[in-house]
Amino acid sequence: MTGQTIREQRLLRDLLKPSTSLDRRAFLVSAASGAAALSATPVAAQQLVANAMPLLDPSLKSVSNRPDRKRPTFVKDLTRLVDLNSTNQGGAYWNYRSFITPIEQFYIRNEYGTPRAEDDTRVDRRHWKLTIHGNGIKTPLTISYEDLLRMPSRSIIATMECAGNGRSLFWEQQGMTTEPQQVSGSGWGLGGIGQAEWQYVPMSHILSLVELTKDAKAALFWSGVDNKGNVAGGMGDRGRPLPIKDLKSYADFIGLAFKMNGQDLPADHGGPVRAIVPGYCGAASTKWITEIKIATHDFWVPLNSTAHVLVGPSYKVPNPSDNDEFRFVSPGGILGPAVTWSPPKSLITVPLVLEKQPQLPSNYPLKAGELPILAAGNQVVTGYAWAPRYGVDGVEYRINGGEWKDADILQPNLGRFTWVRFHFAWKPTAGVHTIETRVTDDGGATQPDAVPYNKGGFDYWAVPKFKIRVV
Ligand SMILES: Nc1nc2c(c(=O)[nH]1)N[C@H]1C(S)=C(S)[C@@H](COP(=O)(O)O)O[C@H]1N2
Ligand SMILES: [Mo]
Repeated sequence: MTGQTIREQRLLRDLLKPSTSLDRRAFLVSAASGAAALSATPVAAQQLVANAMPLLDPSLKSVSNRPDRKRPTFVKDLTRLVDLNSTNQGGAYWNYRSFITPIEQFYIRNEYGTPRAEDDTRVDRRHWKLTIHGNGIKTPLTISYEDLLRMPSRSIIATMECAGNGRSLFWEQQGMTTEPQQVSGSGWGLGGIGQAEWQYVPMSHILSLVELTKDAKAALFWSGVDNKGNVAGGMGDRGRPLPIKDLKSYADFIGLAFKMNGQDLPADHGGPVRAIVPGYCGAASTKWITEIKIATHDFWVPLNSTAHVLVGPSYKVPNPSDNDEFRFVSPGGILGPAVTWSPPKSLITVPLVLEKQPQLPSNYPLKAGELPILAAGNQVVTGYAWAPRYGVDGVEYRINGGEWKDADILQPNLGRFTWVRFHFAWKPTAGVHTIETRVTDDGGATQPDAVPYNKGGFDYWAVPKFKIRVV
């Protein structure tokens, strides 16, 4: 793949850079093994990254390969995922190496069980239908899967992230475990994110067919399929609206996705068709979509009223208008403003120490309070950083509260909607160390030291602290 060539080139460029300090040059040469390293061939450089962070505990390599990693609420193999509960499976981000997250490593966030085509014709591609209607468009439209495939489509590489990703850090770093500042929800650690290549029919095309009225205000992307008790044919309450102005500004990027990493969209990820809203909290990307309603009023549904909303003293409860539409929520039921853009975040590929989190995932590779173990000596620390709204400008790291230093960003850096991989050299001695990382985005925002409380633990984007025991 070209990615590897670029990565090699980057490493070699760094290796040969005149500004490279002697220390770093010595490290790079000695860390790669044998004669190949001395001639600085691309192979040696490639090995360097492949050998990054050889954590000593082998259980960190695979989350779990126990045969009991099957749950009837999901379809795909769960072996490489972190078992949060029966509807949420986290990414084992300490095993992430690639720019694109393979489907088997991609987190799943469901409110209910995954609907299956064999049970429910609404998610069977032979019967799937999408209805686009409402008083905000001139020409209502119903399309089949075949119709969708015949439409012009494009692909985008974009992260998908749950707004609850990083919630664990509200507990671990800000101690928000008890009232009045109690955060509750699934403990994703930092595994509620992945990056895929999505193939989709852009909303710009759909809008050209249905034609917005001048006063169109909001578009509701609705599933109606997945539901409590997983009843086939039952009525679901999942979906989310977008303001028309956002839909229009990003009409080429928001769309109806039918492929993920080149494969038919898997059931757990919303197959046969889901909405994709790049850069927004994952909740906006409605899976198993069957309806888009575009209206001259706003919509209030669970995902922008009660769940995935910011509830706390720093946040103002929005006011609905009289003619707004309510589904599965009452006008008095709105608790706070909905999360929108995923904020800038970063991680290194090391499992977080979870000490205060109320419930550890059953197959988490570390026990409560346990530190991951790394060998002393030359290491390459690898990580990921993303800032979907504006793109990543730079990534910094610091060790044990020392000075912030620049990490090397691996190409490609595709800008907004995508993440970057980064790395830096480290030569630790035995003892306990803390590594922190922070990203600055192209809009000028840098990860802060702390974030204000919100009850659901959404949008935790403060600097993460990774504790490591070096032996
Ligand atoms: N119909 C439906 N769509 C949904 C959800 C859901 O429960 N039902 N979960 C949302 C949330 S909260 C997230 S973070 C993303 C997760 O997408 P993934 O499971 O493909 O990673 O899907 C969103 N779309
Ligand atoms: Mo989410």
